[in-house]
Amino acid sequence: MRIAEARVVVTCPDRNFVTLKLVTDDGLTGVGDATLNGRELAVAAYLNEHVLPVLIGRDAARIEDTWQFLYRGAYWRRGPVTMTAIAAVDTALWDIKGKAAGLPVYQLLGGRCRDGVTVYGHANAETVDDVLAEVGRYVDMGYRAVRVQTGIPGLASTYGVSGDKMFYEPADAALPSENVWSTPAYLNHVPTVFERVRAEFGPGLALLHDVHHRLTPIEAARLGRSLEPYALTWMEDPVPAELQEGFRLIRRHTTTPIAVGEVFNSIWDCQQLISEQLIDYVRTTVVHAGGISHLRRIFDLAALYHVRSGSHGATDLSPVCMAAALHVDLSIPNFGLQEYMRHTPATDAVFPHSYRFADGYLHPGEEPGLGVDIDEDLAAQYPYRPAQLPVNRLVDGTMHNW
Ligand code: CS2
Ligand code: MG
Repeated sequence: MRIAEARVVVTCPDRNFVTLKLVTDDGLTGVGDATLNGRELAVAAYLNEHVLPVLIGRDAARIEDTWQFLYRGAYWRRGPVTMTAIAAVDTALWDIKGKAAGLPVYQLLGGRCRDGVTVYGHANAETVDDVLAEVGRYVDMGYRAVRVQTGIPGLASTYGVSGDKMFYEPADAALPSENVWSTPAYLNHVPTVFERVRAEFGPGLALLHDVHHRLTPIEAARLGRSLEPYALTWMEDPVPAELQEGFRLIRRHTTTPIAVGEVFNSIWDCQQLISEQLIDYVRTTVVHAGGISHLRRIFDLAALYHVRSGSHGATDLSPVCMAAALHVDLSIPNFGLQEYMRHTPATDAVFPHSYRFADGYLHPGEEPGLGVDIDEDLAAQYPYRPAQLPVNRLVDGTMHNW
């Protein structure tokens, strides 16, 4: 079973997606998500120029050898572009292997460890009253876990609060738009929101919050401690995570669980965070952390240290990534939560898939492979549209973290 064709499809049904499609000499196809929000064309070029030429003629069954060839063979190892490209190849090869075996990929990964994949949705609004209404809407939809993001009095905008309440697309302009941030205003306001949410919805609803890389460790420690009465499932990305040991300081001050990792692209980005138990959930994904093969390695390391998975699943990760994530989520022993930001109807039409939401869970379906594909004819109707993520400055103009 040799790889006979390989092509990269860039499409923009409401937002840009990059998809790798492989075709074997016996007609099997596989897809892999290669979307990197704001840097889509970099990954498309990496694939087209440096990966596809070496794939043609390779044995499609040799997933791990191909992964090692693309990782070690690049010489310039790791990084979001390289690892997203490798991820797309790995995912597409697992799709093909499942189809060749006539089995859904989760069966090849050891079978199901649970009946369904518990997901969380995104409640967000400017005011606390509107936040409460949004949380109620997600509870009414059947979600068992809800991420809460709120506007900050005095700030024109903040991460995670958008006009569209189902689909969140932060890459809102061809050139980075500029947001303004105030940590003091944020730290003063967020605990008051969770006090209201917890009082309204009681102790049973899993609540999460994304800090989105904006604090220092001691500020994160303060936030974590102020949120302890509201028993969050996790506080996400409290600080930028290049300095993994910096999380020791947060850990010394608060028991609020920490989730980190959506921007990580290899096990080395989180090896210390996991082995020192500095985090409680690792948020690495199929699309950005080297595919199904490497993600399994990260989650297996995490399992040794009581760390659970909590994979990123925003709108800018395509349905191909979501489908693959569910096969991993279903099959690992230390699953925690799966983020599930929905895609628009136009995106779902371009990426027909078998996963379904029911009663707070996602189920990948029983189709051989990943249970997702790309409609290339429909995809061709949505040309790429330049879009970049915003940047963030402090009130005094200092560049900060978006
Ligand atoms: C966020 C993402 O979903 C999340 O946890 O951090 O929405 C993130 O901002 C986007 O994926 C960036 O493209
Ligand atoms: Mg996040």
